[in-house]
Amino acid sequence: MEKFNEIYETAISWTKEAGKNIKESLSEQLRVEYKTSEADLVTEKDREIEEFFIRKIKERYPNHHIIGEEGMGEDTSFNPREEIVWLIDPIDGTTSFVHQKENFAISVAVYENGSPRVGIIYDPIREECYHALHGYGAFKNKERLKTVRETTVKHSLLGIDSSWLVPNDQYDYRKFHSLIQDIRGTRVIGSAALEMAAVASGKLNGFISLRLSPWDFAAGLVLLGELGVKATTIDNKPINLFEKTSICVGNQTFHRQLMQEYLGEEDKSK
Ligand code: 2AM
Ligand code: CA
Ligand code: CA
Ligand code: CA
Repeated sequence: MEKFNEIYETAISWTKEAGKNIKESLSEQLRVEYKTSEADLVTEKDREIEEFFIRKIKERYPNHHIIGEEGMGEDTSFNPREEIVWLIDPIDGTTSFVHQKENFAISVAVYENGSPRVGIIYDPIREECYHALHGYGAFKNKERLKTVRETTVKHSLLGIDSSWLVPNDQYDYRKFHSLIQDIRGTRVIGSAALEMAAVASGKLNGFISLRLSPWDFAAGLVLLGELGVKATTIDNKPINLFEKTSICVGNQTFHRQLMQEYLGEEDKSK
């Protein structure tokens, strides 16, 4: 893990530098473009920050590979399970970035042969840096995070967007209705990375999303892996790190009760 210690420190310092850049740009006028629809935004800042990481990584670690949301370093000719790979979301929560100028984060993860090594989620507005080096625990700035508290559904706060309200292609939304009735409350931050960071710090007891990409959840999984959090797909299968997937994370008690009593999904992890 020696090697990753240096990568960890370096990645944190690059992430903070990028965060400072984003924060300072908030007063400027940003050009916003649509990707797949008018609800799918991208700004020049998303691309600039991703390019910043690609430049730094290529210079310092020329053998490493990069998977970023904006595809600035497009290179698909490698097997991510046999390499050191950086998974980067330059701005996770672009809609919040554009509309609210808060509630977004930079998400950076490093995996080696498909195994977690480094996870960083940085909220540059609150100056909160969640970080973990695999095997050494997870931190929020300098504070070491504790193993998450066990909670039942009745006592839980769940991060979930409004997908439970309407029919959708991903999941039978009606399955969520009795859960929403019984749970203490739900919250939407609009950044999957920050929602996973909130599970890490105990501000949420679980988080569900029906369709995420590797750069959305890769760093979060490194953090949560250090804190005893259960992480599966919504149908209770193991998560495939390098594919688009649903995500369901939470403390063991909450996750088990959610799957057994509400979603009717047996454990398919074995
Ligand atoms: P993004 O801001 O980096 O796109 C809530 O919108 C969460 O879902 C965010 O983490 C967002 O990441 C992610 N997401 C993934 N695909 C999305 C899409 N097509 N449109 C909006 N958000 C998307
Ligand atoms: Ca996006
Ligand atoms: Ca994202
Ligand atoms: Ca993004």
